[in-house]
Amino acid sequence: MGLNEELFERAQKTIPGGVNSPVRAFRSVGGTPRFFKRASGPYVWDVEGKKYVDYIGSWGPAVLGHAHPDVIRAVQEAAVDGLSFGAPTEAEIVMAETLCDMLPSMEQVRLVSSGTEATMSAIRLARGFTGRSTILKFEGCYHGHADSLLVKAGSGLLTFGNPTSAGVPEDFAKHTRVLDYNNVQQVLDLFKADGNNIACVIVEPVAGNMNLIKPSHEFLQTLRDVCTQYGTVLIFDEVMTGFRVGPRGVQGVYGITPDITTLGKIIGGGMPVGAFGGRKDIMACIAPLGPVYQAGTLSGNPVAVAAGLTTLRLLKQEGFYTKLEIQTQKLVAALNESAQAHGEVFCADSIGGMFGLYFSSTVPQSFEDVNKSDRTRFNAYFHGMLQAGVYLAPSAFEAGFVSVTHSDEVIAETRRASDLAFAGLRAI
Ligand code: HOZ
Repeated sequence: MGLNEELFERAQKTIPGGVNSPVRAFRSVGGTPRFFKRASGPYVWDVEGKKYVDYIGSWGPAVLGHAHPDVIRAVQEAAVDGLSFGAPTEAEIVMAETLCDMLPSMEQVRLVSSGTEATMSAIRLARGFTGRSTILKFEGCYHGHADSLLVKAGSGLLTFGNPTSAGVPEDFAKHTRVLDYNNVQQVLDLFKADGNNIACVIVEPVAGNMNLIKPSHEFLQTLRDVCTQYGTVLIFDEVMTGFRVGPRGVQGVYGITPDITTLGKIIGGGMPVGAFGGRKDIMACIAPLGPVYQAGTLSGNPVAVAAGLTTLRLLKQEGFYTKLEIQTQKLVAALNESAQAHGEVFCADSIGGMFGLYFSSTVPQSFEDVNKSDRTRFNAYFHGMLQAGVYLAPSAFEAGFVSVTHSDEVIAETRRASDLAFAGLRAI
């Protein structure tokens, strides 16, 4: 038995499923999760000393590559001055100023400790601001694990949602409507029927939790238009996409302005941070200014803020996003070529530093499309890549992440691994 297996067996005795976040358990792809010991640049090493090219990047934060020396130094220096005060610091003002400067839609922002906290708080804020209860989300979009978000569509377009997790009371779920991603007509129909009762629309403006799914411009524009018309708060959940698909997130790429944006991942540089912010009149409803309560002992944590600020400073450097985008496109081209060389039904796509790979002939537009892709082949490919030293997300429903340290050599290494993995699929 290898050390990964040993640790997995040991972990399961004291940690449910052996992991602290379900997808890490490899349930979807089968096999034993790798336990990591260290990471540097584009690579991670497991406890058995095996090195992998990493395309998860901690699910997004590692856009500079793992363990960037400047970020590590910032964390060390901040830690020496104290790990947490539970009181205001100047650095958190600098962080707020930086975020508001980088995202023009953000007039004010509050820091929290995770993306889940950010989306949960943003929804409470939207409900407090509008005095309405109903929220709209889209199937396959994941916004963290707050109760009202663990809901998927019921039997019909306008029916109430059903919880997709045990422990979520139907009373909570009934306030959540779920429509298909990229389906403009469904949005128009719902707002026509019930627009005056909808507090907010929350959307991953590029979805990254059902593999990578891009929106049509019309879809995002429709959301903006109906929200403006009905006084509904438009929340862009850019926890994953913020500062990853471009310097101004998806809102910058598509030129559509949300009322509230939620952030996380990159703004913490690998440390636990989240944020929600946007229009000043809406943010004025948050305590202590307004009646919507939200608080947190570790909110604005000085070590996490130091890591985030250093990360944001580095990615503002000239040419950063061009390089990130080009390397990601080169990866996608390499994977597509590899699949073609092996006669595989496969396609890959990207935006900024995020990519998706699909065992289907065309790039999916919705959760339903992703669901139709060949998961058996994905799972076999995943294991082939793992064997050949490439660590992809262990699920066909996750996006992939590239860093600026994924050089041409690293992509060539990935191509060689992919050729081996596709060759291994022939027998299936
Ligand atoms: N929910 C994350 C993927 N979309 C996984 C987080 C983790 O396991 O770290």
